[in-house]
Amino acid sequence: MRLDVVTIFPEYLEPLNVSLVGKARARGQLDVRIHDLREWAHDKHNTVDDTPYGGGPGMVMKPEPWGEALDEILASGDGEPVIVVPTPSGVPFTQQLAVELSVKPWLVFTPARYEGIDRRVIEEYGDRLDVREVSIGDYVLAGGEAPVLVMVEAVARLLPGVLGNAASHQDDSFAPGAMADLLEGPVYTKPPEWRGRGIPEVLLSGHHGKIARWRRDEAFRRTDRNRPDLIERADPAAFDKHDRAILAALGWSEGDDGRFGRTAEAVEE
Ligand code: JCQ
Repeated sequence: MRLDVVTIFPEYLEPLNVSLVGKARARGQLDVRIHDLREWAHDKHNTVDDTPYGGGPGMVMKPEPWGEALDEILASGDGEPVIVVPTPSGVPFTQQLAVELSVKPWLVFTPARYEGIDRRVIEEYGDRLDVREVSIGDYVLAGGEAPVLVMVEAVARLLPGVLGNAASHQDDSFAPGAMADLLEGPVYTKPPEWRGRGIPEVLLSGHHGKIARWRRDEAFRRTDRNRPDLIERADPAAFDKHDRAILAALGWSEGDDGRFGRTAEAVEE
């Protein structure tokens, strides 16, 4: 996979040289190219921003440097990339979107600073290629570089051979981080006792059926506590008899719409 990043802070992307992504690059599984947007700004001060039309606070990134940068990068490769624009106004970045992007041969990331990029740039390339405005969460950052690091790591670990996973392991629903509709439960390792705290008995039992059931129960407990929206959204067809018993014990019941909701008493708490 080829990844291009166009930024006014190339040094912010240094983490792409280390760990999982750095190793994938060293192995030749990822071709990462970082570009300084100011190389396509031609005035004395390499200006990339200007005041917003209509007034208001902050500055907006000028269209010309982006246009020249993207034209040159697009002409340097075979075929067409997907362009990913990190912005709090974008569609949510999810594991599903990471999987979708991980099968593309070429991604171009355009992290913005200031109040964003002149709208005409997104329109211009959106007319010709697949442009995705993507948000990594409901908060505002000073720039899109940190979101690029987040998205590249989520995508890179899915590439065949990158995590040391066989390709067959990749969409295995048992693989950690599958993120289907439940959160993962707690994990433990040696020593068997630490600061007076032991390991849940069942994990030492060697009873694989009981262990799997316990892990799923813990996943339901955590999802109930931290992400009840995932249970509300889940397809109840995915829930077996025991799942339904756990959900009922946590105060959930199947509604007329066929989805699970909190029972009245549970909502009060
Ligand atoms: C991304 N969640 C937050 C900030 C405008 C392209 O326009 C803008 C980009 C940014 C940087 O991205 C974020 C962000 N996901 O702040 C403002």
